[in-house]
Amino acid sequence: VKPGATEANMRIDPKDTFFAKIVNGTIPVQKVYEDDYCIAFDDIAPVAPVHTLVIPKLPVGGVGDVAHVDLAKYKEHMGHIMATIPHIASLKGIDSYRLVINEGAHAGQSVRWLHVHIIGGKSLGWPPY
Ligand code: DGP
Repeated sequence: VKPGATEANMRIDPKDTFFAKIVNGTIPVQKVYEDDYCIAFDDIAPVAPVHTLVIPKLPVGGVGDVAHVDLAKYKEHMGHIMATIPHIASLKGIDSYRLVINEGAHAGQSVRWLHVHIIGGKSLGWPPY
């Protein structure tokens, strides 16, 4: 089991997660990219030469929380993130990559603030488990 991917961690309010502190600026992080909707930074435990996380500036625990968020804001943020990922990947020097969103402890989610993994910089295997 991946460290932190626990049911207890999935019950944490997104606003109490480490990623909330990155968004509100109380914990500094080396940013790959930032705009009004999202922040991108490199994963502390990279699984590939490029492993960058993109997090929305909207408190949402994961894709499973869609019913509990302002839907218009959620769509705006997530649509923007998907439209911005090619640029973020280009900042990391890659144009071929895999996007991963882990939803829930069994999928390996460890931080209950929605984040998109950009993984690349090498040939990736399939299936991804
Ligand atoms: P997930 O396991 O899908 O919830 O992704 C959480 C990722 O966050 C995991 O790959 C490791 C990364 N991570 C955890 N703590 C930190 C940290 O303090 N700094 C950075 N840069 N990444 C972190």
